[in-house]
Amino acid sequence: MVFIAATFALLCLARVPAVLGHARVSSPPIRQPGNNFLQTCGQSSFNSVKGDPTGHIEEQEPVNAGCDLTLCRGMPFSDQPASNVQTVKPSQAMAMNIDCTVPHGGPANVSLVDTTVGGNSGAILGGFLATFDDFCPTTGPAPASQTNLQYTLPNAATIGNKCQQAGDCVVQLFWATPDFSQNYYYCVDVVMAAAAPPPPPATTAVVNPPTVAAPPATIARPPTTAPASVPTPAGVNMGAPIAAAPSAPVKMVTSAAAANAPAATNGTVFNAANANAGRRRARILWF
Ligand SMILES: *[C@@H]1O[C@H](CO)[C@@H](O)[C@H](O)[C@H]1NC(C)=O
Ligand SMILES: *[C@@H]1O[C@H](CO)[C@@H](O)[C@H](O)[C@H]1NC(C)=O
Ligand SMILES: [Cu+2]
Repeated sequence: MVFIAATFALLCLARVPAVLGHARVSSPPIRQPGNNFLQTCGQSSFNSVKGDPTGHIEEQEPVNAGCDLTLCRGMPFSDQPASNVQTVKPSQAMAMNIDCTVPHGGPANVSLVDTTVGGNSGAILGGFLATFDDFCPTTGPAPASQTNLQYTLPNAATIGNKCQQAGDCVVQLFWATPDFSQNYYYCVDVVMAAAAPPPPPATTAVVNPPTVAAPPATIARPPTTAPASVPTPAGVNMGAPIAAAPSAPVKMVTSAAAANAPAATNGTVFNAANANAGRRRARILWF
């Protein structure tokens, strides 16, 4: 077994000198070893990951107590550069590019993992996003479905309010090779993008017109007498683009509102304050 492993390592060196590995995730960036990892897991683990960035967790033994190898090989988020965190959305299609530098075969799968719960290996959110029976197969080239691994993140209902904080969630590629009993964990840090911004006020034109369109028919007649019934249309009128309503009646509503308001109160200043309050209220409703 040692001999075989050594042979693989040599093969690996001959083919891709810069990479000592088995399955190398070339993109997006995966968790890297850093000083906090060194403190938590110990020198031997640290050296192992440094020596083989794509290696299996068994070669990282022994470790300090509290080092969870089954959660990103023990590498904490605190060591990761912020630029490595992928900002994503629920149901987003994603890809992982993989070089099968040393084929082993065996099952592998991809999942979104909440690292804040679930003990030493986190908790999978939803189901597996991709599964393979024979990953980086020992015979033949790795299929495109593995070297350019496509998957779709769980939907919003599944993710809920999790993964809002960078470091909480990772996309994990988990691969086990039955022949050598080697377990590989690769983690891509992901954070959910902020909720979509509120729609622009323009969309309210679609909502309001029914209310605006109705009054003009009744108001069209009494405009000359500065009706007392205007306050309601005035409130409605403020938020709604006036252009949407029939041209002639709208002008009357506008002027009637302006003319009527000072009469009902007693000054334009007071009225302006009222109008602003109305706009503020309307804005709150839209957002
Ligand atoms: C996921 O991958 C692991 C590691 O190879 C394997 O033990 C497990 O059976 C896989 N599960 C599924 C559902 O693919
Ligand atoms: C105008 O209205 C304000 C607010 O209701 C009131 O405080 C003020 O006394 C009024 N002024 C006049 C001249 O009516
Ligand atoms: Cu290997």
